[in-house]
Formats: sequence, structure tokens, C-alpha cells
Amino acid sequence: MGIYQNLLDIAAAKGAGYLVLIDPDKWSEEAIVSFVHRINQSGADGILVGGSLNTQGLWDRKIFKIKEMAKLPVILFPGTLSQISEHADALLFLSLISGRNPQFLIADQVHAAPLVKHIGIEPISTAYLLVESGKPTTAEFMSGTRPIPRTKPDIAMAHALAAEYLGFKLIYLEAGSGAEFPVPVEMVKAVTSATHIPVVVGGGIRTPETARLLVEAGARFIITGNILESIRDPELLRAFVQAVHIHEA
Ligand code: 1GP
Repeated sequence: MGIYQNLLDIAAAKGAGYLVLIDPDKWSEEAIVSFVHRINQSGADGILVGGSLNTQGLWDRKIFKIKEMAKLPVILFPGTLSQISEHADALLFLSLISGRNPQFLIADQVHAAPLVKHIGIEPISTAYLLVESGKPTTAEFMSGTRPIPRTKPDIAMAHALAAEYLGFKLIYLEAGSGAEFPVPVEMVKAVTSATHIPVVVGGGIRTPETARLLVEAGARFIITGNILESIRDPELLRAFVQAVHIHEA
């Protein structure tokens, strides 16, 4: 079974899935080993790997280490073309459809596609929507695109519908890593009630309670990154798992 189908099955069985983002730039190789071990034990559903910058090098080596240790699917979430690696099970094949920058709409994808085919990892076509989240985010700056205003759920809904009609398999509502505020619940409701494809929500989610509210609004996958970098507590990881798996509560 492919990773996408596996994700759908997880969301159907548990109500929603919880994926932990590892930004290889933020973790030493030693710290990655113990973090992946904690994720394996936590009940989380998968590991995303990606980031906006690579200031430490060793990117591929760290992904290899994550894949070697992980008992869960490892899914690339590439911020740049250089983050594509054979040491993963799948990748979110992203198009930044909230923006109007052709590089992130289609140009990078044209460069990436033959490489993805060659290395044989599963591409999961994902419509990526950046949402305004208080302060400018790295994703916004690095992509040179304007995020969707957080008070305009109808704009997000229209983008999400277009994504569905274009055949994307996932919609990712992204407030940006370390966002001041997560994607508004009202926007998640507007998108999930208008579309039929699973909606991933990430960026600025710092508490299990927030994660639960977003799942109740219709999110099928929740991503956290920063909070588990700053609070390296297995209990917090398990609390996120419990909050997201609403069918197991
Ligand atoms: C970023 O959505 C992810 O792409 C995670 O964001 O680091 O704020 O949890 P945080």
C-alpha cells in the first residue's frame, strides 16, 4: 500500500493523523536519533522532513539517519529542490497555489519531477496555501509571495476548490513555521466544508488544545514542528497524539 493511502486510512480510523515535522537544520545528528526514538514511541502517524534553510549541511545524512531509525513513514516536505532525497518513503509534491510566483507554482516542480521518478519515492500532489499569521514568516519571505489574509476564509476556500478541481490529493493550510497565530478555525471550516480532499493544517500550533480545535474544524492532519524543538518532552508529544486522534479519545 502506498503512503498516501496509508495516510487516508489513518485519518479514517483515528479521525485525524498527527505528523511531526523535523527540520534537519535544527537538530544535531545525535539529537535526531533520540527524537525519532521518542516519535516512534509516541503513537504519532508519520514524520515530515523539511525546512526553509540549510545552514548546517549534512541534510541528506540526517534524512538517512531519520529513515534508518523511523518505524513510521518518512515524508519529505521540501522547502527547496535540494531537499529531495532518496532516503524517504514519499514526498509532498507541493505547488504554492496561494502565491503567484511561477517558480513555486510550476517551475521547481518541472525540475523535481524526473528526479522523483528516478529515485522512486512516492509523490503526493499537495496544494500549499500560505495564510497570514501575525508576523511575516520565513516561508512568505523565501517564496516571495503574499499569504492569504487570515480574515478572508472565502479566499482560502476558493483556492482549495480550485485545488480539488485541478486534481490535487492534499490541501495544506500553512501559517508558517513558528507562526504567531495558527490558521484560523473559521478558515479551516470554510475549506473543509467546501472540499472533499483531506486538509493538512500546520504552523504555529503550540498546544494540544489548539490541535484538537483544528481537527474539530475538519483538519485531517495536524503538523507541529517548532514546539517540539523547544520543549523536548515525550509527554507533550503524547498529548498531541491524543488530542488529534479524536476517534480514540
Ligand atoms: C511548518 O507547518 C509546519 O511548515 C510546522 O510549523 O514549526 O510552527 O509547528 P511550526
